[in-house]
Amino acid sequence: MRTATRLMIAIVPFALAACSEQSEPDQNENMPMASQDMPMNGTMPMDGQMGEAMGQMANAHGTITAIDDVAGTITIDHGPVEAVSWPAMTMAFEADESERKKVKVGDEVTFGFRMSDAGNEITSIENK
Ligand SMILES: [Cu+2]
Repeated sequence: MRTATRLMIAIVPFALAACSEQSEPDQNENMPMASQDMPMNGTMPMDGQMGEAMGQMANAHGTITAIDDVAGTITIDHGPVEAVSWPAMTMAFEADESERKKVKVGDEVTFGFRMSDAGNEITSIENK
């Protein structure tokens, strides 16, 4: 009887091993994500504070504090953005007219943006 129980226990690790083998292809699919993280973990160029993050995209949450149709910007009091090592702050983002029309001052939003030398451009924005 005891031998039978031990056999059952011995089989379980093999069953788990089979499961983790099946999940390996998923881990490989995540590889592009890992390489996207590389620039922010890399060495920072001395001649450009944001050079290492150029073109990087990130998502954040925040509250709209201003919309400037002349400048083409939305100012957002946003929370920390881990992907680009930003603390919480209030700042203006470049935003197309279509994005500016979607929101109003006081809205709580989730948004995506792309960093560039011209500024940080909103690529998507929606009310929470
Ligand atoms: Cu900011």
